[in-house]
Amino acid sequence: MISLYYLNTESKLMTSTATAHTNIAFIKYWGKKDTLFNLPTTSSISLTLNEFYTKTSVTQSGETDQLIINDTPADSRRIHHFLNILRENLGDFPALTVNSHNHVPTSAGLASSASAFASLTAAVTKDIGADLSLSQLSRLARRGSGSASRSFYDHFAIWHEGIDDQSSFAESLNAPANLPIALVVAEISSSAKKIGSTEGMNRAMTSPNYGTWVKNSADQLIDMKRAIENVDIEKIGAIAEANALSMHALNLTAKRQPFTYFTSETQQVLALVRRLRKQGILAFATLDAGPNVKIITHLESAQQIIKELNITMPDISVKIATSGPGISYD
Ligand code: 2P0
Repeated sequence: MISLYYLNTESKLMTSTATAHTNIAFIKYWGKKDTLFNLPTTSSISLTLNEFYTKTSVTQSGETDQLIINDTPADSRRIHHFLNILRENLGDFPALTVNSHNHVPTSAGLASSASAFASLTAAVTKDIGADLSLSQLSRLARRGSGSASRSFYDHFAIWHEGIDDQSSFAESLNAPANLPIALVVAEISSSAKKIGSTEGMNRAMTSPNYGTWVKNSADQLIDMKRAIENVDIEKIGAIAEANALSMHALNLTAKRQPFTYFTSETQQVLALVRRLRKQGILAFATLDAGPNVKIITHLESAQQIIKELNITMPDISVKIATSGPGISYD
């Protein structure tokens, strides 16, 4: 039986819609201390991006949960598993059709799972009338994909690693609003077989350097918070680059199936970033689970960096993003 709650006055099925922007971690999440609850080994800090987002609608219909991405039916197993976690936490609700529109270029190496699971969590809780705080939404979205916990907030977010399901969630970092920071994304296509984040971090955790990385990450997190408070973009970039490169060093030094996301083009962009720095241009690199390089810079220098990238590597496409908004509802 369909509950009246789901019917509007014209007896059409109700649809609930939410939009979440993706985020880029300046202090990375790269390892789980609990895989069931998706608890990270470290706390992380991210910047929400204005350019890239996912808009997700949910409608109660059909017998089973279904997923449609960009108007094309998709494998719904991961979503079904996640919706069952929401049912366990919030009380049962009927099967949902999930309609997701991704405005995150898949080739850009920006995690669409962050904006996808954040927008889905918000759309579902709106649909069932659950009035949750942002930190409660963040805690639930974490179970779908860790980085999704950070996509509810505008500007900078901090995901506290926590010690259990209740204590692991993100919140706003309350950073100065007038931070003129930009991210230049150098899209490097790769024909290499992709190693997903979950598999990548599982391998990285077998590195003999993993314990050191966790320890250093805690120190870098404190330094990063201070650099953001001080609106010190140079410091933010330097810490983010050190954190990212040491994350990628774990992949290379894994005892089980060592690997790298870097390609020769990745190295070329990293060399360009170092050259720009020598020329006095504020430029620092961060990289995630793929070959693309995201260059952290001052808004003023972004166009110059794009120009240099176009000259040195004319074949790669370049996008620019700045600080973006938190979760929103239609
Ligand atoms: C991050 N990444 O902090 C790190 C840095 C990629 C590199 O969070 O296993 O898709 O679903 O919790 O959130 C991407 O990992 O991983 C990610 P799961 P997720 O942004």
